[in-house]
Amino acid sequence: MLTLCGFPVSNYYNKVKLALLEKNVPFTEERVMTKSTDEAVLADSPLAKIPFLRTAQGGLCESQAMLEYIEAAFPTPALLPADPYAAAKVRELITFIDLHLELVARDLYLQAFFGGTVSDSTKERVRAALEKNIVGFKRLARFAPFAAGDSFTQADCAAYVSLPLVGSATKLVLGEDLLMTAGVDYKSYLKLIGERPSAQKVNEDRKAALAKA
Ligand SMILES: N[C@@H](CCC(=O)N[C@@H](CS)C(=O)NCC(=O)O)C(=O)O
Repeated sequence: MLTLCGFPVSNYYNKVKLALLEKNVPFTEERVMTKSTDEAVLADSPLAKIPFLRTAQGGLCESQAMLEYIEAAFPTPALLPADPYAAAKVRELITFIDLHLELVARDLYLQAFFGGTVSDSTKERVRAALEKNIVGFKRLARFAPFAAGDSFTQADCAAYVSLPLVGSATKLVLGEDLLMTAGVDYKSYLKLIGERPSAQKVNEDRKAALAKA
């Protein structure tokens, strides 16, 4: 049995949880917070980031490596197309979401969600990078109706948990939701995905964890 370790408020934790739920993979959850110095955690997640998985063979961190492992170990229902090029296009889109959108917007989270402040130079840098990257993202994303096309894929696991953070962080810190400004109608997409039992479970657990925090 797999154990998903982390905290249900984390977008990357929920990216993996969505994939597990969509694929009906049995798993348990273990609450592990960030910045752990516990050797057992560092053995599985050397940077003490969450999420990470405990498997019968050992630990595994980095959400995309985890999704790839889950896909290979539990092939059906598939969250990647069978065609190698189409599958690569899904992975490409995930890289844009995780690396070129979310990781850039992350520099705003201190102010957006944690009561801190970020400098004007950080705000300018993040705005410039995101404005460029969102234009690139728009060229790849399909929303037809799913992020990568006509079926639910790993890209939806990434998009569903990270696009709202990019939108709300930019709105709160930069005064406008840069995704909306660029014409990415992710809100109707979130509504569509939010109707899935997997997304509803992720949301309920996220809200419950936030209420306790
Ligand atoms: N690239 C990693 C990112 C994971 C990540 O940044 N997780 C955050 C929580 S959402 C974290 O652990 N932050 C604490 C830290 O970076 O020390 C992945 O895809 O799993």
